[in-house]
Amino acid sequence: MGANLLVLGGTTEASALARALAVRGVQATFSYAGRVDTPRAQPIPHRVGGFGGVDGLARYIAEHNISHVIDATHPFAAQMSWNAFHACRAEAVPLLALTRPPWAAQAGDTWHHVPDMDAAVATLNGPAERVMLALGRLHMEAFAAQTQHHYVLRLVDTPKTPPALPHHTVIVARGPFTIDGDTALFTEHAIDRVVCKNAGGAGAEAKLHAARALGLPVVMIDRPELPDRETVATVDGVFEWLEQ
Ligand code: 3Y8
Ligand code: NAP
Repeated sequence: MGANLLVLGGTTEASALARALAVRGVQATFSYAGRVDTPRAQPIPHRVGGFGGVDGLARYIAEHNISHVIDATHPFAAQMSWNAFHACRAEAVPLLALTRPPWAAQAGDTWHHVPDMDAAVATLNGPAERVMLALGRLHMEAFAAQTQHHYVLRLVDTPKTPPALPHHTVIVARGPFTIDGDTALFTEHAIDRVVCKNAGGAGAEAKLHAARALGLPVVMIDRPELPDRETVATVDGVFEWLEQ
């Protein structure tokens, strides 16, 4: 195959792909943005940090003789996905997205879909509640517009500076999470409402089962627009595509 893959990672699926590539001895490099202090170790060579926009990624592809790019980033990592789309077109290198289908509400769910983070903040304009923000670190400051709530924040790393939210509790934990763990967390913190992204996948899904079990409403942030690229939902799908 003579392949030399660049895997844009940071998700459960990306890590599963890295394990399969290592087992098969396919030459590949795993790429992290460098968002968290200690990202999960990978069984293939990895790099950390931005490429420097579309041009930086195009240059990386050319200089490292990348034969294929697999965009296995999170559905909300839209900037990375758009950059990969344009850089691969510029370098005429095949691009495949490895992602997971969005979650869909089931019987017993009380979801309120919102299009983006700002709409999620706006929808919290009611009386004071105890709100679980399962959004990570990058967007929690936006909720300072609704200071009446007590926010429970789940973060991968301890924040360097305390969040600018007058009433909050920080939980430092990285997924994948469990249904029992999230049910206990929501009970212990007397959560009234959960705010999350429609990430899809299994690594972040536990909170939906916990919310359903406890009858909690969920503010579900829908996915941003992503480029129209070839997409698979399984690691096997990646190898079928590579064999083409
Ligand atoms: C740096 C690399 C693996 C990947 C595991 C998945 C599952 C656990 C659930 C909640 C939701 C959230 C957040 C989350 C999950 C997996 C996956 C996933 C959500 C790591 C990781 C990196 C990141 C970046 C981080 C963001 C944040 C988002 C926390 C590794 C652990 C909320 C997304 O502090 C920060 O700056 C965190 C930033 C981007 C979203 C945000 O906007 O703040 N992920 N998460 C990647 C890099 O540097 O390139 O250490 O493993 C990966 C995982 N996080 O291999 O096992 O596949 O989604 N990650 C969301 O889904 O809403 C937590 O708390 O319930
Ligand atoms: P983003 O907003 O789409 O990307 C912002 C910039 O970060 C990109 O333009 C790129 O910088 C750099 N970048 C992003 N992902 C990268 C990667 N895998 N390798 C190298 N550089 C990367 O991305 P994000 O939402 O902050 O996500 C960052 C990382 O966390 C991704 O790996 C993603 O898979 C993971 N993650 C994100 C979420 C989420 O909720 N957003 C959830 C779980 C995991 P340059 O332009 O300089 O190249």
